[in-house]
Amino acid sequence: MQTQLTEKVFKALESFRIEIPSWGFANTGTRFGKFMQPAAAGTIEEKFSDAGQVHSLTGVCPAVALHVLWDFPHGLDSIHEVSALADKYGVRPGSINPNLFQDQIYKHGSFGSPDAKARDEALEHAKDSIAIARGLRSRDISFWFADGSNYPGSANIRQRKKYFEECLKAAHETLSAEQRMLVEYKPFEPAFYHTDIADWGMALLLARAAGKQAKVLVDTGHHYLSQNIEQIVAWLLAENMLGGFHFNDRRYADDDLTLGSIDPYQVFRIFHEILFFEWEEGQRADIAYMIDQSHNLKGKIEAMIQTVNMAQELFAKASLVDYERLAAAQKVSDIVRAEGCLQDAFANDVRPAIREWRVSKGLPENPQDAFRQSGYLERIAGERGARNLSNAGSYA
Ligand code: RM4
Ligand code: MN
Ligand code: MN
Repeated sequence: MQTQLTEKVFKALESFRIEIPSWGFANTGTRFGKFMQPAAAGTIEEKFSDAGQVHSLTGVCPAVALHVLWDFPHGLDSIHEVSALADKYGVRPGSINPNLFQDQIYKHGSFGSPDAKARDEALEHAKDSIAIARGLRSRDISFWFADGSNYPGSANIRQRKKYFEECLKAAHETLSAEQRMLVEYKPFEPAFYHTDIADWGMALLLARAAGKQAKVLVDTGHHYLSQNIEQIVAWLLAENMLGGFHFNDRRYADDDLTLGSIDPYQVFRIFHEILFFEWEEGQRADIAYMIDQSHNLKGKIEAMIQTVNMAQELFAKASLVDYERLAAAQKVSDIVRAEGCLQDAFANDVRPAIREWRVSKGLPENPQDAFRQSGYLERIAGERGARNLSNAGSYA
């Protein structure tokens, strides 16, 4: 017989899916250098193969986020190949991420650049990305901009805001009815004086200026230290402007550490705000949960499985909050009882219930162990090792 806890956890897990990023399987590094992993994916086929592993072991990662510049070598002409590879490995293309920061022309910005040629090129790329997404039946196009400046006085901040409004609007006009534009914000890096879309308020205003199908994307690593991210989430939900998440954890800045490795309670609080909203409104929030992590030190597939496990755990814990009790306590400002509702839910060990759910789905009880025993890692390290190790990058 199922206990009440198990029942609630099962229900939560049924509704929880999380998208994994193709770039999480490739060799990446810090700006000081790369440490190459023999098993890292070097081609789009290898990325899909690794993503397929994560999905087949966890059962909750059916979609893979793709970066246009890195995963579509022939732009729109790569659609067929990408879609065939997704099919081959049992996953589907997820959100499409334009790349508006790597080309030389973007040295002083993309949508915010004072150079009309750079803005035009950026807009063309944005439109191509939307067309690629449409060709793959991907709903979300996630826009992150590196735009900003390094020195006071060097950029016309208000003029750049206007350029952003114009370009986002023009891109939005090419969305089809079912597509969404997600606008991501980040306080600093690579620009260190001003960033054009530095916080959720700027992203919200720009999304509203762009059009009805634009929403805000919250990357958990893109906040100042100790910022109350769950409050941002609650406000965006209340405004019907929360489109999705890029999940990761951080200690200092945009560290891209494994979700929940530093502060699992914060992720729990974010999930709580979403589930509390759903309970109060009696409807599901339409949010894309995505991972944005790229591991240099941990094994890439292992780290991805660890992240998915942690996301499931924290989501399941958040679903155990007693909302009636919480709402009653909040109403009479019974602070200790209200806070206790969150603490009690967080203190539960949901791992046994998650294992039971996996077994009920025919999935391995422990995806990490199953991965280690599968021999997949040894096989790909053998196949890819020589190429990967001869490719070491350097800082300069
Ligand atoms: C940014 C941001 C974006 C990601 C780029 C590469 O910091 O998180 O989502 O696509 O990095
Ligand atoms: Mn991100
Ligand atoms: Mn980031």
